[in-house]
Amino acid sequence: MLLLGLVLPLALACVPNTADLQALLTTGGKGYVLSLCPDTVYSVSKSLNFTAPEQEISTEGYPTDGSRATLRVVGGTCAVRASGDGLDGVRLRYVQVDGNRVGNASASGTSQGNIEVGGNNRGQLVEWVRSFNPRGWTCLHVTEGTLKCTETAIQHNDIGPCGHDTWQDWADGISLSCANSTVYNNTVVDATDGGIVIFGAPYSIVHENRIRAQTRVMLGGINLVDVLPWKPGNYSGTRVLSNRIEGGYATSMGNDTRGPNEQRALIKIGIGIGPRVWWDETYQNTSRGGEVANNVLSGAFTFGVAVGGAQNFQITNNTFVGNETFIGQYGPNCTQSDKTPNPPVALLREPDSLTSVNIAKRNTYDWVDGRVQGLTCFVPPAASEWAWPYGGGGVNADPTTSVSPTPTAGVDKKGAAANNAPAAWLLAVAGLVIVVI
Ligand SMILES: *[C@@H]1O[C@H](CO)[C@@H](O)[C@H](O)[C@H]1NC(C)=O
Ligand SMILES: *[C@@H]1O[C@H](CO)[C@@H](O)[C@H](O)[C@H]1NC(C)=O
Ligand SMILES: *[C@@H]1O[C@H](CO)[C@@H](O)[C@H](O)[C@H]1NC(C)=O
Ligand SMILES: *[C@@H]1O[C@H](CO)[C@@H](O)[C@H](O)[C@H]1NC(C)=O
Ligand SMILES: *[C@@H]1O[C@H](CO)[C@@H](O)[C@H](O)[C@H]1NC(C)=O
Ligand SMILES: *[C@@H]1O[C@H](CO)[C@@H](O)[C@H](O)[C@H]1NC(C)=O
Ligand SMILES: *[C@@H]1O[C@H](CO)[C@@H](O)[C@H](O)[C@H]1NC(C)=O
Ligand SMILES: *[C@@H]1O[C@H](CO)[C@@H](O)[C@H](O)[C@H]1NC(C)=O
Ligand SMILES: *[C@@H]1O[C@H](CO)[C@@H](O)[C@H](O)[C@H]1NC(C)=O
Ligand SMILES: CC(=O)N[C@H]1CO[C@H](CO)[C@@H](O)[C@@H]1O
Repeated sequence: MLLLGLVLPLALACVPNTADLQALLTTGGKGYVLSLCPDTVYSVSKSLNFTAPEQEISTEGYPTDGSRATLRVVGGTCAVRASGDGLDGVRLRYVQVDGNRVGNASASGTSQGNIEVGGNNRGQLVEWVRSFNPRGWTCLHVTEGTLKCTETAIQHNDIGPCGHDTWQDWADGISLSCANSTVYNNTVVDATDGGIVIFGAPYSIVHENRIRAQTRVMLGGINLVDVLPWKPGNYSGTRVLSNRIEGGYATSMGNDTRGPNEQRALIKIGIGIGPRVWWDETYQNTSRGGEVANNVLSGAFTFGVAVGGAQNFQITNNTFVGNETFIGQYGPNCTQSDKTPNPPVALLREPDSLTSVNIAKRNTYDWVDGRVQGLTCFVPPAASEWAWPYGGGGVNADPTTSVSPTPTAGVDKKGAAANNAPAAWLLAVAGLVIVVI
């Protein structure tokens, strides 16, 4: 055992960006560690595939900042794939994955995320990874395989931006479809579809993540709206607990309480539960069986929490902190049929589509009973409108609770993405709990 301890560090000498990374993984076999060099960019023209159980791809020395090695997509859409068979326990850690989508606004429709993990495997790990600018539909996809995926851990990652907020150029932050999984302590900034999208993923827990719309419009913060692939809308045992979700804040001064936002950044639906929230009511399916509790929302939303087409959900103790507004106008796609959704409110539910949904008592905001139907059709106010609240460490935010936020989108001269302290802005609104749902 002592000998092994002495030999291992030699085996971990980092590989230069001229090496054939795929060949190293393939010949390395079970447990092989592909150790990338710090401050180095590796061009990926075909997805780099894990090939055996317990393999690891990481940066030498496990840095957590901008010196993490960067895997940059230069062909196809996916940088790293661990969704094939026979890949239990593989690990992607301490690297950056640059989808290199900048300037390519219309890469949507492709089926691959920046990172594809999951599949028919158990116990995979993705941690301390920065994933941004995917060419495909998500920054990180945890697939279900043939519904045999189990126990993936997704933690301490720094995700975004993902996609653009123009029509169907959207991309998710984290797309979770693996059962019994944990999504913990991730930061998602400027995903443009859903920040964290949960596709059923029964018995998974999504907790203590931070999601923020900083410079882009996000359709959803956390989504529990998909009924596939875990039929029928199976969210049994899925728990969404203690996450922080922040819509946009004013970027310059308006009046005493509200100001403009130069990017119109907001989250249309803070937390969406049930398919009607996303699609129209002719889609008669339900999400069933989950729990959504102790989440904290702040900033600009069109709807804070919206529930439509849900059964056996526990929705308790979700709170608003700091300042918040519920803003947006009907867009052209809200009025395509004779029915239109309810206008913006903090809490919206469609009672006749709910069965056994325990929605706990609240104080300042009441649940509004109204039509929940394709709420992404709303459009944000004009950038110049005094509609955004102050907060999040920005202009006119509470100085005693604020820490200046650092954008996560920066890319430094070497091309490696700049790292920063994403947790800082979360502290900005701590302490001012004003609403209990
Ligand atoms: C990884 O697997 C995919 C799917 O089988 C394949 O298209 C791709 O070429 C593989 N990557 C490499 C580097 O061989
Ligand atoms: C955008 O896409 C085109 C065509 O696929 C490609 O040639 C170009 O390199 C891409 N640009 C960037 C910045 O990724
Ligand atoms: C998830 O965990 C439960 C309880 O440990 C187990 O019964 C179930 O088979 C697991 N699900 C999958 C898809 O492995
Ligand atoms: C959560 O992730 C951040 C990086 O985004 C890290 O700085 C922090 O230490 C992590 N917290 C815990 C409890 O691991
Ligand atoms: C939901 O999925 C879990 C895990 O596969 C399974 O045990 C359970 O029976 C499913 N529930 C329904 C209602 O199908
Ligand atoms: C309600 O949620 C807040 C914020 O996550 C948490 O601090 C508090 O402990 C929760 N209360 C209960 C009774 O769980
Ligand atoms: C409305 O939908 C059409 C496609 O049906 C799309 O092209 C257009 O951008 C949408 N408008 C808005 C404001 O989302
Ligand atoms: C600030 O401007 C907004 C938008 O015009 C308005 O709704 C709000 O009442 C104003 N607040 C104050 C304090 O004047
Ligand atoms: C909330 O807005 C007020 C101005 O209306 C501002 O003074 C205060 O600092 C804001 N709160 C936070 C937590 O930023
Ligand atoms: C996945 C699923 O169950 N989809 C159904 C949703 O509801 C519509 C309308 O009833 C059906 O056509 C779909 O099959």
